[in-house]
Amino acid sequence: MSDSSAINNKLMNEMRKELDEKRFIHTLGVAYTAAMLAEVHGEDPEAAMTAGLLHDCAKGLSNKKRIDICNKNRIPITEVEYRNPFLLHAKVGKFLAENRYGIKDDDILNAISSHTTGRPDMSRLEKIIYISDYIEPGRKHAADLDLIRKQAFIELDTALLMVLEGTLSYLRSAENEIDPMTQETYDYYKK
Ligand code: DGI
Ligand code: FE
Ligand code: FE
Repeated sequence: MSDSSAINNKLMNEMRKELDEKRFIHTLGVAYTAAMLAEVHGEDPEAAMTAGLLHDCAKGLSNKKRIDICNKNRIPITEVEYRNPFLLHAKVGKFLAENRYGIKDDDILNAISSHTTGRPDMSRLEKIIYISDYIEPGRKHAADLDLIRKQAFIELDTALLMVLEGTLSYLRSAENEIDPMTQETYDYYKK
């Protein structure tokens, strides 16, 4: 077994313990979807697996715990994040990936921190994780999922825009506050 697949094996077992069952199954869906997309689009599938396995590693923590971790480690919290602290699971996930799970690869760490809002000028791996989170087989409710799934295996940027459009229209219809980063990401890729 290669080093990275041994690491992924270990991370999978850690996530099984850390996350509730539903979240763990979603995590596996993201990890395998990301590995397939990486294979198709010329990225390292093991790195995609690692990012997929860890992307929601801070999802099992309370909001208070996430805010505490940010404060103790000088991770800045924006006003939108104070009002919607679940958004912090991405930044805190990156912190835990680095400091608890020993991940050193910046591309993997960035893919974890950008997986909820995206960000302008994402790397290919970041796009793969952002898209995989939306299209993994356990997701059922978003509009046009079949189309977006096909597109993701053809070309990433169009698929990314479809996911951003779906996310923004869901946030508007649910009257959820839109993080300026989500809007910025959409504007960047719409151009
Ligand atoms: O952690 P997951 O549920 O697997 O997925 P995620 O990290 O993408 O979080 C999903 C939720 O995050 C989804 O309901 C959309 C929401 N989200 C994404 N961007 C924003 C947002 N929620 C708010 N309030 N504002 C945003 O800009
Ligand atoms: Fe998430
Ligand atoms: Fe997720």
